Amino acid sequence: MEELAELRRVIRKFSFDPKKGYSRLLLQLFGYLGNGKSSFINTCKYVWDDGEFINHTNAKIKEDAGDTMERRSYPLTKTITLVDNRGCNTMNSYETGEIYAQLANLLPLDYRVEWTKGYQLVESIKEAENSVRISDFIFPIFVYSAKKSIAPGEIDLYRDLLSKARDVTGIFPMVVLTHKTQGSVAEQERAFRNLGVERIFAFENYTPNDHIKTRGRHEDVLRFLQEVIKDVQFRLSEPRNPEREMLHHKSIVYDYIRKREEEQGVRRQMQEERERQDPRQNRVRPENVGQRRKHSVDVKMEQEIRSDDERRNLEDQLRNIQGLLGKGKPENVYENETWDNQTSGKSKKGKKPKEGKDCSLQ
Ligand SMILES: Nc1nc2c(ncn2[C@@H]2O[C@H](COP(=O)(O)OP(=O)(O)OP(=O)(O)O)[C@@H](O)[C@H]2O)c(=O)[nH]1
Ligand SMILES: [Mg+2]
Repeated sequence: MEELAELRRVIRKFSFDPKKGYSRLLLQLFGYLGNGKSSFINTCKYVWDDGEFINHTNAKIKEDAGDTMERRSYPLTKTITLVDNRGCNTMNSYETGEIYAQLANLLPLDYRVEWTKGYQLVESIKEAENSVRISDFIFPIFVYSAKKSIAPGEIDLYRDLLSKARDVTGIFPMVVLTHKTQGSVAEQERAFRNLGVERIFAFENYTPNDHIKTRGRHEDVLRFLQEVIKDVQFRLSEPRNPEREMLHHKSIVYDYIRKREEEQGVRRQMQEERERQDPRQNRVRPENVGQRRKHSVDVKMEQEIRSDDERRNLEDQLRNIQGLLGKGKPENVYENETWDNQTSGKSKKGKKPKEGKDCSLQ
């Protein structure tokens, strides 16, 4: 117990030297939907406050559900604040753009986060300029459920995400694995170490359904906080300039948005060019999923009609040959099919050929 008390003392005592330009440590939690970000904050608050379990973050009670739509802050000590960022679903460039802006602390705290397109994110960042605090020391923490296995195809995605998170915060993220007792922690640790992560912590979160205090879980949280503090202190041993850092991070996020929009522009141009070269594509806009499905049905129909026409030609040719040779029914022309069907001009499926049918795409 003394050990835990000592950890508490270190965490409570931690504050910034005002000369360094920082006043608050923001632990920025980010990751996919339902991986346990909100529950981890509840866990930290429960351990730190040492009272009743409270679902501060409104973490979903139903297993595997999550739905935080806001970027919310939860003060822990007078210096340390936990930030529950909106979880992302697909990690497409619009979601990641927003995630990077959140991580770089360019968007206001305690506001709803919308995934925006185009240059709207730049507008939101500009609007937030007066409300964000340059004196915040940002510390990124990637939250991942140990229940999930990392597919080989996802490795590059995580590598990109973690290195971008480092670029926009100046710190390589630590990893918090949740659902410690339900997954293969060793496997996940190995995967994240291979991606360059130095510090990985595994937790079984306290949840509304399971919050009987255990010494192990309490200790895990306090040790994690102590490690974060050590890391921050290590970084503070070098001269830093919070204002310059913020500008640098902002320029990286702007750069990301610009590149993303340029790529979107190139894609749009290529699509327009394809449509010019093949006018049929004008009728099938790929962004219209319903039409695209119709397009593939139309193509299939066109192929079927074509093969029916070819079959009919072949049948005509065979009939001509038979007529010339003066023979009766040719053998094995089409397996499992009657000569009557063939001579009556029916297709293999017994359907009449679709004569005069408009094959063009709608
Ligand atoms: N058993 C167990 N359940 C957990 C753990 N962490 C989270 N959960 C459950 O997983 C579900 C999702 O957790 P949340 O904390 O809401 O996930 P989130 O990352 O905040 O999700 P979003 O807000 O959608 O991004 C909830 O039902 C939690 O109770 C854990 O370590 N162990
Ligand atoms: Mg949440």
